[in-house]
Amino acid sequence: MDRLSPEQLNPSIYVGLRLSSLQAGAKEAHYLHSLKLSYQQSLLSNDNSDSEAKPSMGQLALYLLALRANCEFVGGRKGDRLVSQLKRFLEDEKGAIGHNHQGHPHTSYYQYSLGILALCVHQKRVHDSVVGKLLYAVEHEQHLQQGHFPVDTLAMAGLAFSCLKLSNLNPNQRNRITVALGRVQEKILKAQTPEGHFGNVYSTPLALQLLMASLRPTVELGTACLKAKAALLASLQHKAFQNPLMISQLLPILNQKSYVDLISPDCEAPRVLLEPATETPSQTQVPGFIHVTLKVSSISPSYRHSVSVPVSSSLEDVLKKAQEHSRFRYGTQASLSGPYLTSVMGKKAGEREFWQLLRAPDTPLLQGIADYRPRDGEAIELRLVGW
Ligand code: B12
Repeated sequence: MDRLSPEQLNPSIYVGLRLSSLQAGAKEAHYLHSLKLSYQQSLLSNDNSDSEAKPSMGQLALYLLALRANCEFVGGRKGDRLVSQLKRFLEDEKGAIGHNHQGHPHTSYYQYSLGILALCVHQKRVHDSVVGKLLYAVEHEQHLQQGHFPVDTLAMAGLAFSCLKLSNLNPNQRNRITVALGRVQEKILKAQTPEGHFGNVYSTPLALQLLMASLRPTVELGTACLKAKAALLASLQHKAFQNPLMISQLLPILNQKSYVDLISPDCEAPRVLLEPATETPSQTQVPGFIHVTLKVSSISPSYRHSVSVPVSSSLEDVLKKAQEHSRFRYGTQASLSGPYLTSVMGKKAGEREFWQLLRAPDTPLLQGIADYRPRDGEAIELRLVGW
């Protein structure tokens, strides 16, 4: 079988499916088998030449969550090596954050939380000092606020804390964990928009996972969650959920589950067989072309060009067209969310920088280049910013 790309071989999809009310029959087992082959091969090989292809800390964590979603505990020599690798990743990140918390993890607090969560659901203890860095970040929130997606990150940190609390793996930090959980919950509730989303539509599934895993449900919490679910259902009707990674974070919620349930997953629970996707008649293709202006001001000389593409083209189609017909250049990297824009006009985003996608003048897009479909007359800006 051809090696599947990260988008195709995505542990988050397996986790989402196993925590949903749906099952994909024999395909599911085949998918897990392919995940195992691919992840174990690249993680356990000593070959460093292809280090670009090695899964990141967060991807290793998601892989361990996928194993647990199949009711497996990591074990044996190979399993122990994976656990040690994840622990080492976390130790390195702890070092990058530093004694006085002045630094940042090389990846993000989101991936740091995923790492702690994955070890926790496998009942593997991490050192108090590793958990302590995440507690500090939540207690002194500016560390998470600097990031662009505080709700997603807070929710993932909260899911890790919920697991630690339930499993009592770090008893010395029990009180601090309880207080931090309360704080996470409060911040997420405060981030609810008038329509009902926590943060934005795409952070709402993780936020709901965390709130539903809450150990002390209150009336206020219940009302907020109901409103958020209604907002999510409305977004579903507007086809906001097309990206498989986003769907994978949403599926558990639709089945009243969260990643914390991976502490003791129910692999016998009945699930309905997923029907193979029938060819949906391609969205009645409206004939014609739209014009989209592409702007880049973060480089000199700045770039501005109008591109004509077929109706319902993606932003990626616009970038391709601009590359074919003007001096525009761009580069991408595959990720679990799809193609991530890494460079524009030869300029690569540096450490803690990224190429932000905006609808001019100043509205950040909520989707990536492969999913976002610009409208006629829109201007899209690519802007190099820090995060
Ligand atoms: C951290 C993060 C970032 C960081 C990533 C840098 C880093 N070193 O970590 C920064 C701030 C740079 C970022 C940027 C963007 N992000 Co972001 N990001 C996240 C977050 C919180 C965690 C991602 C992660 O680590 N996953 C776990 C690891 C194991 O998976 P991974 O695939 O290996 O992770 C990589 C990719 O996720 C990639 N990445 C991050 N964001 C995005 C967004 C898209 C669309 C793609 C294709 C890739 C990508 O960076 C990760 C690290 O290398 C998620 C939250 C979530 N709910 O998933 C949002 C999230 C994925 N991002 C989102 C968005 C919209 C963006 C932007 C498009 C925003 C914009 N207007 O520019 C840009 C990407 C633009 C581009 N250049 O292509 C949305 C995607 C929604 C959707 N419909 O798919 C999410 C869900 C946040 C949200 N609630 O809106 N992001």
